[in-house]
This record gives sequence, C-alpha cells and structure tokens, in this order.
Amino acid sequence: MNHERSSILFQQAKSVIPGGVNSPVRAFKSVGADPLFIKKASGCTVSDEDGNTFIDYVGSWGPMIVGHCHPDVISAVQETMSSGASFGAPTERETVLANMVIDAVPSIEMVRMVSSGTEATMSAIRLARGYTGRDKIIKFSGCYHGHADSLLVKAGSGAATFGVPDSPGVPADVAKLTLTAEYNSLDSVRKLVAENGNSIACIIVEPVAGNMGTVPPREGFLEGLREICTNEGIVLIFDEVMSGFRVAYGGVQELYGVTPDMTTLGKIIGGGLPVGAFGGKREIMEKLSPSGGIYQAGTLSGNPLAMSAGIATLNILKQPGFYKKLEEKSLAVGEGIAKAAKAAGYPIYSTRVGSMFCAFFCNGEVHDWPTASLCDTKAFSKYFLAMLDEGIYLAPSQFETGFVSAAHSDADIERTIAAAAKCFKLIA
Ligand code: HOZ
Repeated sequence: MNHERSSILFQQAKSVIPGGVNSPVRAFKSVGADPLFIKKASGCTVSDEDGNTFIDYVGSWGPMIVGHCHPDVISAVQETMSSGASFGAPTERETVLANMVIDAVPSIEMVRMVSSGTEATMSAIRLARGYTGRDKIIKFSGCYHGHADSLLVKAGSGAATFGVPDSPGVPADVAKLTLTAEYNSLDSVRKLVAENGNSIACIIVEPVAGNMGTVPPREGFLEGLREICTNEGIVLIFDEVMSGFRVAYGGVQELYGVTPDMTTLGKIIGGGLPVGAFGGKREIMEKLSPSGGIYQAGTLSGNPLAMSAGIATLNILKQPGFYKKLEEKSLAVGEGIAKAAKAAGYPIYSTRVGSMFCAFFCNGEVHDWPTASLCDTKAFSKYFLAMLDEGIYLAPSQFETGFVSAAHSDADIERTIAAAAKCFKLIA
C-alpha cells in the first residue's frame, strides 16, 4: 500500500509542529511508521491523502459513534454556521444540550460546557477541591484524564504509550497532591485513604478504563469506590469522556448502576466538534462561578457549532434500538477477532464493554496497569501494521481502545475479522 504523500506531508508538518502532530499518540511513533494523513471520511471509513480507504475503528478516538458525516449532524452544523460560529454569549442550544445530558446521565443535576475533556476533568477537580476544602486527589495508574498537571501522574494513553506516565514540567509540589491507586484494587484505595486522613478531595476514575486498552471494572469495584467516598466525604468523579453515551446512553453509571457525585464528559456530546462538560449534584455545581466562588471560564465554551453537532448526535442515539444494534455489531467484532486469534494459535486477551474493545497481546488476564504493561507491544505493532495493509485502521497503540460505530455494516465486520485471521497467522 502506498503511503508516499502521507509521508511527505508528515515531513512538512514536522518542521512546524512538534513531532508533526497536534496530539502525540497520532504520530504512529510506537508502531514504527509514519502516520496517515486523512483527507476525508464517510460512514465507517477514512481515506488518506494517497487515496487509500480504511475501515475505521478509531472513530476520532471515540466521538464518531454514528459514523462520519452523518447527514443529520452535517445539516445541523451547516444551519448553525449560517447564523454565526461563535458569540461568546449564551444561546438556547446550550440549555437544550444541558437538558439532554441531565435527562441521560443519572449523576448530573447541573452541567457546565467546556471545550475539551482535559478542561472538563481539571475543572471538576478544582470544584471538588473547592467544595471539600481538601487538596489531595486519588487517581488510578493507567487511567488518563487529559493533560492537566495534577492528572499527568502515572497516566495512560499517549503518556503510557511513550513511557512518560509522569511528565517533565509537572511541578513536584503539584504531583505530590496526586495519589495513585491500582485499578480494580479497593485495598489500594483503602490504604491511601487511611494514610491521608481527611485530606482527600476526590477520587477520579475511568469507570471502564479505556486509556490502557479497554479494562472493565471488576464486580464490586465501582460499588466499593462509592461506599468509600460516601463514608469519607470524598467526591467520586466518573470520567466518562470516553464511555459517556458510548457504552449506554447514560454511560457506565447507567450500565453498572453506580452513581458518582460528579461526571466528566466529552467526545460524543460534541458529535466530532471540540467539546467537554462536567456536571453533578446541584449542591456541588452551584459552587461554580458565577453562582459560587470557584472559578472556571472559556471563550468557546458552549460553542454553537459544537452544541448543534452534539444535539443532533444525541437525537440519533435516542432512537429506539440504537444501542441494541450497536451491541450486536460490537459483539461480532470482539468475538470475531478473539476467535481469529485462537484459530491462528495466537494468544491474546480480549476485552469489550459495549462498543469499546481491545485485543491485549498477552497470555494472562488484564485488569490493571501492571498487567496491561506486560503486553507484547512489538507483536501489537506488527499486527497493527499488517491490519493497516489489509485496510483496517486501528488505534496505533496497545494502550488505546477500539470503537465500533453504527455505520459499521455486517460486511465491514466480516472483512475486519477475515483481515484479523490473516494478520494473526502472519505474525504467529
Ligand atoms: N489521548 C487520546 C486518546 N486516548 C488521543 C487523542 C488524539 O490524538 O486525538
């Protein structure tokens, strides 16, 4: 497959953009190749600058649950654009989307829109600190909550991919306020809580982890976090930037029946445009400026284009049977890839929650960062490149999640599984 033009564009980008990309994991560095420069997308496919078309399981890292260029989303954005792109003043659409989010997500009584998932998590943490009057936070190693200083501690996603889970530039005085527990280990949380008395403001967790590959919560883990937080006066934050409106309309909290105090959102609620949101109990949210004293602001917050794309996307998700069909497709993808690996005699550990899926290149079970980090990333790279050659576009890192969209047809899924069967044989 020819990638000449992508490679030329990458060289040009590298001279003006650090590493040639505006977000590290896109650079394909860990899989030893140049990134594809994407020209256009449609439904479940992306096409690159060399004219190659791929079945896409990246979906812009999660937002494109209804597929690329859905006509309802396009017309909503076009209509809004013709009335003005941004005003820096309130619009009715913000209240419409806020109500849709509140109706959908069990924990959210009030919500504030921002422009990215990183903004959502850093603002949620400030609010939790201001509300409790405490400074320390607990996160889980391998979980990624964006690139704010206090959250780049033992982080997943690109930070894990490039082996810099603790980034230079994060002051030690800031990092020391972030305590890290192991995902799926309530004992590790209890220990930190016992050692730190009444100084923990919040526990932030990806309730289904998606940034160390896809790692589901073990039975009782989320319930246990809920209990600890309730008993200790700690704010429980579910980071559902990836899982919100993805694993179910109401996110992980609907699927598993555990309600946090606050939730962060992004990706899907912007329908592919830059958006984030954080929300939760009214009592906490009202502490936010201007109703309260905890400050947070943004010129493009609640941007009309992003609100329109989000409303149009959520309207599609609300259609009867949407998640049932998506579940069937996702089951077929997850099981198909796992069976293909088994038939080729290749050991993988396959995980899936709804339309989030992952093939871990390891023998044993993956349930936290120490077990995820045992994966054979070299073998993953070979598989990734072989799949790319077969026209299948996966995330270029072992420590990311695959996303199925409503636009993937049975034929696309069959082609994917056939490609996987060929690629596992190739690398076995
Ligand atoms: N951290 C994002 C995935 N978990 C990557 C975002 C991007 O490169 O677009």
